Amino acid sequence: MQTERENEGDGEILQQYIALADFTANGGEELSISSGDKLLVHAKPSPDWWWAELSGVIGYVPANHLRQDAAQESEGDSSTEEDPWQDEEYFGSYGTLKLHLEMLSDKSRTEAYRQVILNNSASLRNKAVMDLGCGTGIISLFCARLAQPSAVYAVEASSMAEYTRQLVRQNGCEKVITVLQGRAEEIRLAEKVDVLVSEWMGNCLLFEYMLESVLMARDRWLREGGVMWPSSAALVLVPCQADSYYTEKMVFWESPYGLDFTPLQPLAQQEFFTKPKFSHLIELSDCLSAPCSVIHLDMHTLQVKDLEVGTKTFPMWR
Ligand code: J7C
Repeated sequence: MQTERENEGDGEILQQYIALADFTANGGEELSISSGDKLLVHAKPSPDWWWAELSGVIGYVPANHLRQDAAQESEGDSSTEEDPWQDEEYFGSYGTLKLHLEMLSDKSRTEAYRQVILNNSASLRNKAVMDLGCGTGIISLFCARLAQPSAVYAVEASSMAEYTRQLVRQNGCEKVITVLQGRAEEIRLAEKVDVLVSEWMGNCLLFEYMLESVLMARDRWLREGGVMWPSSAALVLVPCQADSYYTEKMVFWESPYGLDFTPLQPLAQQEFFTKPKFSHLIELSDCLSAPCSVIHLDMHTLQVKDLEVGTKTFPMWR
């Protein structure tokens, strides 16, 4: 991989990475970072935690919060090492069932794709479709079962593709669906497609950064006038509180089994604020401002360079 800087003394090779997401340090040895920060990675002592430098401060950061600086990548020799987030850790995590189970169990997500395919089955007739990042192949199977496309190219980089092939056969769709195991950036098709469908949306819409692969596939493989599903995407944010959830976490340490555990409350508080809360349902009364649409993407025209989001301010209600 590329050399960002070499320390004259020991010849240490530093690589430049960009933070994909915020991380709050938990303890003296960790380093807080914000999405978009540029860091120099000094060492990768484990696959999960790297020793990195930000503005002269050094500490451990989670490797899965970093991606290689693309500008740096294109500058020099990129052949020697692979991006660990993109390849090993990222595609590795999609080689097991955990995330696929989570996605398939998300009924509103899966049903939305099924409904779109059903509602547009007439226009899919004799059309070529690419399902990018097909996972277990659910969207490809919907296309083959609910419409009559001429071909469905189901592209999946993780090892799940081997099972997807079996699922396609098991459901009698092998004449229509071709499973291609590989990254969207590497695959070759015999034809351009009429429809590019993908379920690429991550946490806060952009996390995982799969969108870039989708745009690349669109520009390379979607024929002129072809259709993108989804055709648009938006991220709406609203500042909120989680008072009752927070109180519940703190109260636990007041007197478990009749004993005074309050010295643990500061630690509980620190831990509470260290990690984002996933899947916590908020009430309307928890909102502290009106929702604000911070990103709105037109998938037919979007360019990677449009993805810079400026600063947003939320006038608070209280
Ligand atoms: N090429 C092929 N498959 C990909 C790519 C890519 N560039 N990027 C992600 N995937 C697959 C990944 O292995 C997983 O099965 C799915 O797409 C990610 C879906 N993630 C999501 N948040 N919806």
